Amino acid sequence: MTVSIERQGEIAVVTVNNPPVNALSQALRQGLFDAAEALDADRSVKAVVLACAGRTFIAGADVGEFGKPPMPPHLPDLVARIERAAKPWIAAIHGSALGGGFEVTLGCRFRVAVSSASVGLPEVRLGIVPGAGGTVRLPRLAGVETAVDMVTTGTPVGARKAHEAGLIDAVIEDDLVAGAVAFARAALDRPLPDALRDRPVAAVAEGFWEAAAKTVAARAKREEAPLSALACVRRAAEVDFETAIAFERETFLALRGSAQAAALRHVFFAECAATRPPELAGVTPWTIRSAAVIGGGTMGAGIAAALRDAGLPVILVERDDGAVERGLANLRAIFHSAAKRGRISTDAAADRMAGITGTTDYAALSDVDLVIEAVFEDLDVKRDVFARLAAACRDNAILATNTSYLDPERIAEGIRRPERFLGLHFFSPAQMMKLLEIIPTRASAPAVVAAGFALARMLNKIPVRAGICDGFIGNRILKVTRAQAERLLLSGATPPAVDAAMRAFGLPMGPFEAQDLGGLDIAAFQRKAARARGETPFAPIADRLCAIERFGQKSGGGWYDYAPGDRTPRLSETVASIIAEEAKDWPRPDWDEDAIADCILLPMVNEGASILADGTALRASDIDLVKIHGYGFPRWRGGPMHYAQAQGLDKVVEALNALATEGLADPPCELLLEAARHGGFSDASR
Ligand code: 3H9
Repeated sequence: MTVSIERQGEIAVVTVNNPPVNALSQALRQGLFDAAEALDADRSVKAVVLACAGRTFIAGADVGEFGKPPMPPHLPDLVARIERAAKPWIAAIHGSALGGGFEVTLGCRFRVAVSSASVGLPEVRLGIVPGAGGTVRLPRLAGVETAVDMVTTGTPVGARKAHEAGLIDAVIEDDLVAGAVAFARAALDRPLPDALRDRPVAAVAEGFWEAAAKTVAARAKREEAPLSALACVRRAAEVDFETAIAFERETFLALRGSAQAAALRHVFFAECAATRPPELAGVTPWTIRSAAVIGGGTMGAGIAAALRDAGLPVILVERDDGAVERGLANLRAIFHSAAKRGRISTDAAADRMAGITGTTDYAALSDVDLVIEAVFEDLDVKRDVFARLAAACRDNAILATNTSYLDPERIAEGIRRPERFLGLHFFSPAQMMKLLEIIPTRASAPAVVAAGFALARMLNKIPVRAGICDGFIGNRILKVTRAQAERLLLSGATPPAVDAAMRAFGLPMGPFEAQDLGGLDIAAFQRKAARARGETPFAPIADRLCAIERFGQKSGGGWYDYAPGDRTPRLSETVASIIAEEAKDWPRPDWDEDAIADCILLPMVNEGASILADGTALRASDIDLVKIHGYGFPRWRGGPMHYAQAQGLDKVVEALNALATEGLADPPCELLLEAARHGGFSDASR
């Protein structure tokens, strides 16, 4: 049953039960509406407690219904119905009261919560604004500044802070429903506060809206919803309640149908699906309560920091005492910087360091649950590490490699109990980047793969399963991005024009700026290895830049020149003359920003389709998550595969064929052609 009513004397307890997260489906809205009618008619009831069964309070509107026509009773009407109920409603919150769930509580006369609960209006993260009065009631409850902050960032607020901000009336330590019933009884003894609709909005200081608009616009970049959310709160402060509600609803409905909202919804469901792959349903993961990292360089230290952030004790292993000290210093720097930025307290930083043991002795690993290797990308070096780990660790310890390009099957060759081995590919800086590629070998036990997914959840990362190939999912597509960027230079575009076009598309950086920042030498090293395997990677200009040691900012020049101590990219005559020499015989079409972006993005989509075809990725949406969480692809574009589908795959095929005719890209692969014929990839966004 979705809504049930129980009586505790003169207090009615309405319990919502709509697993998994009590989303406000049509049936639930109807159930609550009927409950409000029935309880108003029941003279024995003096107040109503609204609580939820399961792991959370109402987590919001049912996002799955957003693609369909809205069905009555509409959520704004339900909130209004609860607000004008003849008896006061008290929301009893555990878990998360989010979006429409929080808006329902704003229709209630009071809100109480357990200390672990949080409340928020995360709609902007779905490309919309609150649509059931959130932007109009919230400033009446907690003031304009809190409302602006909550609706434009979408960040939830924990119960204690929510109490301080006036968002909730009490924090209940023990039994939530019993506490809420007691709160209701006490409230009946006092005059009731006005419903939020009847309260005024406090005035703001002069210049507040202009300053807020600047801050929100800078943070939102190209996302539409945050500024629209700000406009809604401003309206709520400037016009009467009903007019503001109508404005909010109109804004909500317009955004709900937008391309950005469709993309962000796609990402939302892709993220939910990523954490629980159906192929591992019912598999119990191996337990991870302690971890070790081999290698304390940038990557190893970042991984160790991420493990510590999740509360795991960590052993850091290095070759010699000096390297151990350097590794620990790298970790200290990470936590120091986190404390300096206010991400953690100084006490927490000290606690993180206290949980790390540095050593050179593999014997210290005899009892750890998980070891992640992050040493130099050299097959022999890594094999040697795993031979030692296989001997030193328990048989049921998970052994993982963080390799970016080497074949995990070859790294694991010959180790004892290979079912405990898998690839866990982090992205730098590993303590920040959300993506974790999980790469099983043929021998990896399902319970070990499931442990990789469980680890991602512990680390608050997005796991994506990737098959074995050069670069897995993310770096395999990155190679195409870079090759296309070079093709553009050879056919008449300039590095600044290519970078500007990709920034205009929404990437934080263009491909040349990014290479100069990260260094050109790593990719050169990989191309060398690929050539040794008989492959023919395409990088005629990058190869020549590396040959003259133009490795990027670190060597004073790469694709651009840099003045000492200044990271501003400047046009390089050296690079221009190399491009001119290499560009002979290439076609020179007219490039505008859209054409440049297409020349890079559509081949990435084509590579994504090949990746699906050969099983390196299981779902198109996984590819989207990889590019969003590992490479800065704009979330509001939904990832490359969603972007291509939103453009129309037939148009993508046509444009790729045109590029291929000019020798500027490979022709569309079979799976892309097939997806275009069938109107989409098989896991098209809901
Ligand atoms: C809104 O409310 C608009 C209103 O202002 C206006 C209306 C007029 N709908 O994340 P989990 C599914 S906008 C449908 O793994 P957790 C999710 O897909 C909404 N489904 O759990 C997954 O399904 P599956 C504003 C939803 O415990 C399953 O539930 N609200 C919704 O780690 C479990 O999810 C939000 O944006 C939904 N709203 O975290 C809240 N939410 O098992 C979004 C979840 O098939 N939700 N599902 O893969 C969350 O942030 C987290 O789910 C939550 C629980 C923190 C609640």
